[in-house]
Parts: sequence; structure tokens; C-alpha cells
Amino acid sequence: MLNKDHPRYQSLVYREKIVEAHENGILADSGMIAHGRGETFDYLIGEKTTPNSQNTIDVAACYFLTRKHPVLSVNGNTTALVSEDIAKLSELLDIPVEINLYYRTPERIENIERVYKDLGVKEILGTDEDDFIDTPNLNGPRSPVSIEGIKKSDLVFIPLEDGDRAEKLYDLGKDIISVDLNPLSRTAQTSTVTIVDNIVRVIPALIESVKKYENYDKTDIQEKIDLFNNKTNLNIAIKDIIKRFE
Ligand code: PTJ
Repeated sequence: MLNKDHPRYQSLVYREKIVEAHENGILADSGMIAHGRGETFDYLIGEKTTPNSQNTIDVAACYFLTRKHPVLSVNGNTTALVSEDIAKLSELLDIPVEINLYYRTPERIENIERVYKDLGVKEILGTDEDDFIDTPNLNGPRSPVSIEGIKKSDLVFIPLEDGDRAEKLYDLGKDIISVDLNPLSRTAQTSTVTIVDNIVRVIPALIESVKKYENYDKTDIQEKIDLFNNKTNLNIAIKDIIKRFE
């Protein structure tokens, strides 16, 4: 049993979720390493949503509310940490969840699909290898994408994505919202909107933000999008980390 008085209680809770997901055939072995890297960056940003990240989450909400075919791409780490909130976001926006694994195996696809089915997600894509991202240089296990989902989408939400794939999605002309605690990663640098924050805080905040902005006028939502610049966002995120060292 975890002791709630432990100074790093929350962090230990998430570690337990990660270990459990690994035991249940949901998390890739490398997912543990990726989580550790995320913990380090989270420590550096102060383990909280900064004002800049909150603004970026609001911009992401505005993108979701203005695009025709957004899709939520999920992997092992996202499923381990925030599957319930992903299900809520999918219901709120009425958009599909696409299972998209770097280390793709039929067993992991099945295990992850079961999680979202049990949570009542209406449309779960990416379970059949029904189409491929149409680029000659992307031959990794993460190539398959669903025709109804990512292939058709105009906006892809990619938490904890690897850089090669983010670049290919960008080349395909998709708008990309990524969640990545490392503001220097290729995924962070390639995305249309990069939320430099922990996925465990981002999805609940995004749900609240969508509920807020869905009552706004379309022109105000568009203005919020137009005023956003991802390079500026990333520079502020890097400066926020430097400030912590000072
Ligand atoms: O489940 P799969 O097979 O699709 O594999 C998923 C992983 C994450 C193993 C795979 O995509 C991978 O190897 O990713 P990378 O290249 O390690 O990138 C993961 C990025 O996510 C790193 O920049 C981490 O800092 C960041 N990250 C880790 N944990 C979190 C995070 N960002 C936000 N929230 C987190 N909790």
C-alpha cells in the first residue's frame, strides 16, 4: 500500500499504474523508459500546469472545436495513465479513438482495445491494419493508420509520439496537437500546437477547456487560434525550465 503522506505520493501512484499496465500487456517495455524521461522533465517544469501550458491547452480546445475530423491517437503510456479521461474527451467531442502503437503487436492492440471498449468508447480505430501512411521512408511498426481515422482526419492529437511519425503526419498536411514534456523533442518542434505538460494534467484540463470554449463565438475561437504561435510557446516553455534552475 502506498503511503499518502509520502512527499512523492502522486508520482508513485502513476508509477504503479505504469507497472500494472506493463503486467497487463498494455505498456511497451520502452514505455517505462519513456515514463522516466517524462518524470525528469515534469520535475523541471515544477510538476504543475504553467500559465503558458494552460493557454496552449485552451488553443488546443479551440482547434478541436473548429476542425471537421479530429482523432485522438492513443498508445500504451496514454492508456496506462489516462484511459478514463480519453474516453470522456472522445464522448464530449464525439470523435474516434485510434490505437496507434510504435511497438505494435496483435496482443497489445487487443489489450488496449478492451480497455476502451470497457470504458464505452463508441468508435475505436486502428485495430486492423487497414491502411498505411503513404510515405516511402516510414517503414516502422507504427505505420498502419486507419482510413476512417488518421488518414481522413484534419487534426490528430498525439500524446507521447515519436519524432519520425510526427514529421510524416506533418508532411501529410495534418494539423498536429502533441503532448510532450520535452520541449526540445522533434515531435514538440514539428507540431502545430505542442502542450508541454504531463498527460495526466492535460486531459482533465482539456476537457474543462472544451466545455468553456464551446460556448464562445466562432470568431473569438478563431482569434485565439490566430494569435497562437508554436515557436513562441516552445520558447516560453524552455524559459520556464531555465527559471526553475535560477
Ligand atoms: O505504446 P507504444 O508502443 O506506442 O510506445 C510508446 C512510447 C512512448 C514507448 C514510444 O512512443 C516512444 O519511444 O516514445 P519516445 O520517443 O520515448 O517519446 C516519448 C516522449 O514523451 C518523451 O519526449 C517524454 O519526455 C514524453 N513523456 C513521457 N511521459 C510523459 C511525456 N509527455 C507527457 N506526459 C507524460 N506523462
